[in-house]
Amino acid sequence: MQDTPRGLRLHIGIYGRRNVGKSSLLNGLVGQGASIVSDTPGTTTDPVEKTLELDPVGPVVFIDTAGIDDEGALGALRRERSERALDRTDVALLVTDGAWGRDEEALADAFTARKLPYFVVANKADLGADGADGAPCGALPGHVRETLSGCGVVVVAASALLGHGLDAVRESIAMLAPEHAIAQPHMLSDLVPPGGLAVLVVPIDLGAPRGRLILPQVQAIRDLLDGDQMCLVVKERELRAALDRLAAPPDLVVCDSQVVLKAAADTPPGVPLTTFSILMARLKGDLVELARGAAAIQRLGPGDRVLIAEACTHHPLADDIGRVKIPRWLRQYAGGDIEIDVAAGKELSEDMAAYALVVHCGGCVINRGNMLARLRAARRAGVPMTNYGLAISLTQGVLPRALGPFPAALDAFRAAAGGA
Ligand SMILES: Nc1nc2c(ncn2[C@@H]2O[C@H](COP(=O)(O)OP(=O)(O)OP(=O)(O)O)[C@@H](O)[C@H]2O)c(=O)[nH]1
Ligand code: SF4
Ligand SMILES: [Mg+2]
Repeated sequence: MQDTPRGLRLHIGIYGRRNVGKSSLLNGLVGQGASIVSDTPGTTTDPVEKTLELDPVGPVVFIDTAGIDDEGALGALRRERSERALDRTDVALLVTDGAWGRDEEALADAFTARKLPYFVVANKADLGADGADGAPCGALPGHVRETLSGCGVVVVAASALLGHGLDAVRESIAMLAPEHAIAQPHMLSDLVPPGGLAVLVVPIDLGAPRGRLILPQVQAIRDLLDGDQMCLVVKERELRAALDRLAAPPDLVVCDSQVVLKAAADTPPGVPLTTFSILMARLKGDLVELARGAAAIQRLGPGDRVLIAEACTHHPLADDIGRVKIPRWLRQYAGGDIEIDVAAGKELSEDMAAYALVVHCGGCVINRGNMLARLRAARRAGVPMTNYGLAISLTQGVLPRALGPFPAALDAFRAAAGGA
């Protein structure tokens, strides 16, 4: 990923007064001495840029800036450069050492005026108890925290010195990263040679919107056209006839998860086949981890608890996939009653440890960073996570085939399933 062009990287600006630990924070996140640190205020004079691969976001550029309170004529020049760095910033970190005054207010106002997503890092949280309530010096005063949270601004406590809170900083970056600023991998054009042909199998049933295709289907067509490839779009009923009419087999067949059994039966074994859901999981999340998580379905037994997680609160349909179909397939597969809860909405509760498995929706309303943050939350709770499409393919017995085009994910699934 080191060859990702700078323009495609998420730019993260680190702002704050002198000596609050901006450069230390950058070094902690980067894991190396990218920026010079000292207890002399004004150590960083010009913005320092560092490119790296930041888990869970992807390729990024960090911009470490000079203290916003820099004094004198030279200070004004440095301040101006720091302010110009705002033009390149996609997500801003406002670092404080626990104090909140005019400089912090000015920065927050500048971010808001530019509609720049930002969060506050209350650094130096290690400096020990400060007074009777035992609050660390690095913590912000209560009324400031309340005002910030009232405006929806996240505050993360950290100690750059001890390396504490850095995961929370990474996750907040991922949560706030605008979709357009994250380098997007291909959806499927890397799976088809130039000039090659993909067949897309799109069921037109009662669940299909009237008069149009859904976003993943449109995205797939566009990605193939961008890749100078061809595509043929058919319903599942016509798939076999369409394949019979071709002079040579296609390079890939992609189907909706709900018709994967029929599509797999109608597609000759030598032709790679996958589902839209698996393509979206690769684009949006971590396909390898979701494939590993799918193996946990094989271990489900009566009495286990499964959490169905949906990223939005849509109105459930009569035969809703998350509330009706997947629970039915999981229960059939496990051969007994499984307790199933549904969590719908923007937040995924940290309280997942009681579940044997989380089955997540495609997450069409959240960005990649948010999806990766959810995966990390499940990992922290020690609970495997998979998604709807992988779960459907597994319960239909065709997951290894559908993962065929993705050897790393298939290996991860097989390794995890081997331990089942
Ligand atoms: N106790 C404690 N000290 C810290 C922490 N982070 C940074 N420091 C110290 O604070 C001092 C300033 O750190 P820097 O990272 O240079 O701060 P800066 O904001 O980049 O400063 P300028 O470049 O001068 O604006 C150094 O002595 C650091 O070791 C922390 O989390 N806890
Ligand atoms: S896939 Fe999209 S529409 Fe479906 S539950 Fe998830 S966020 Fe909502
Ligand atoms: Mg510095």
